[in-house]
Amino acid sequence: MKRLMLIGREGCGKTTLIQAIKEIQMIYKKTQAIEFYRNIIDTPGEYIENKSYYKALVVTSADCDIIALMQSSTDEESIFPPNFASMFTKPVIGIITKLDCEEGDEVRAFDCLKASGVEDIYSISAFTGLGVDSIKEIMEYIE
Ligand SMILES: Nc1nc2c(ncn2[C@@H]2O[C@H](COP(=O)(O)OP(=O)(O)O)[C@@H](O)[C@H]2O)c(=O)[nH]1
Ligand SMILES: [Mg+2]
Repeated sequence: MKRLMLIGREGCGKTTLIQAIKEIQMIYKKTQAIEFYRNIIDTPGEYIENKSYYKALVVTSADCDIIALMQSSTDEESIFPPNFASMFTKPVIGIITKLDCEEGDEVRAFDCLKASGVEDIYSISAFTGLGVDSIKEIMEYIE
């Protein structure tokens, strides 16, 4: 299985996605530092909120096969600078989270991720399970 690294604002749903992928009970858990699961790397929201951590993200990405930039459908703004994805030398995908939220806006999140430089964008809800299998498939099949 390939290694996936998750990057996104605090509260966008990184840890909950990991729990959904691993089908373990959803318990709220704040990420304090970069956490290594068997094949998923969860990064703290602060790492994308503060430019001085970008280098740490790039260094950490060296151990991964694929990077996911995550944007909640409920977030009104992007936290990613334009073409942020081009910092990485690995394939970068986009994940729109919280598709179950009625107040969310999938198109707005899609546009944010496009502006960050990702091509392939997946929509998920860790709560309903929508799209979670497609993320699992990516982890199995990405070259
Ligand atoms: N409605 C909804 N809420 C979600 C979803 N995924 C995460 N959340 C909620 O969003 C909050 C932050 O999630 P968390 O995974 O801790 O975000 P992280 O900071 O990116 O790791 C928690 O209250 C989660 O229950 C989802 O798919 N749908
Ligand atoms: Mg977290």
